[in-house]
Amino acid sequence: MTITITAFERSPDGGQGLARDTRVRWALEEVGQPYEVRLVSFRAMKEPAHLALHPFGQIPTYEEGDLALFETGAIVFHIAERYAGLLPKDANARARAITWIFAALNTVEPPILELSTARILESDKPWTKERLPLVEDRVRNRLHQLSDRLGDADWLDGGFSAGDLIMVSVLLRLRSSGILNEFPNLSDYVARGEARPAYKRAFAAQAAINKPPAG
Ligand code: GTB
Repeated sequence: MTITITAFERSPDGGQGLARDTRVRWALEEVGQPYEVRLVSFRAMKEPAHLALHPFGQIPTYEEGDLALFETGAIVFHIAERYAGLLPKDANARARAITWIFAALNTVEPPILELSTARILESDKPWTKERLPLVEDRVRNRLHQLSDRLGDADWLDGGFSAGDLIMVSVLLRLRSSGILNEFPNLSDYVARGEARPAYKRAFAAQAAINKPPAG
């Protein structure tokens, strides 16, 4: 059955792989499933055809036969459940890997998104200069905890899983802030994720659409 996902017609990040279709592409590459991409403009995202797939008018979405999904976490979880390669077989190890998906999205990502909002959308506000250090420290607190848990392991719980895929994707959004470099084991963890052939294919596929032409 053909899998079709949606992605930005042109991502505002110019091909850095930060838009969330990259997470879905990466998951599909890890499990070896081919997929098609329907590119949507910001305007089309808010029109009825897309809203029928995604009630909040965003990307990515996922279609497979008569199944239509939205929310990256749910999509990656579905891919990991349906195709082998992203979740361990052992029931307890599987439950722990799923826990890391939720931890990445519900506990680690919120302060990181808050930081992006403060740095990008609120940069011109008079109170941002005073607030930014507080927001950065909230991110640091989470990273300290995550760094302590990861220790010198390669991945969060045994072999690479969907939990690592989402966690690495979440941490990647921090790169431009420089904060990730304060935690060498987390920087190395992210680099291990980026070095995976499946990530490289996913990154290259989105970059091919979004990178501004050279010259
Ligand atoms: N919770 C949803 C999920 O995980 O799927 C959030 C989806 C989401 O935020 N989608 C964004 C979107 O469609 C694109 S990924 N935005 C358009 C809109 O809301 O109108 C978020 C994103 C966008 C841009 C960058 N960037 O340029 O660096 C990074 C991440």
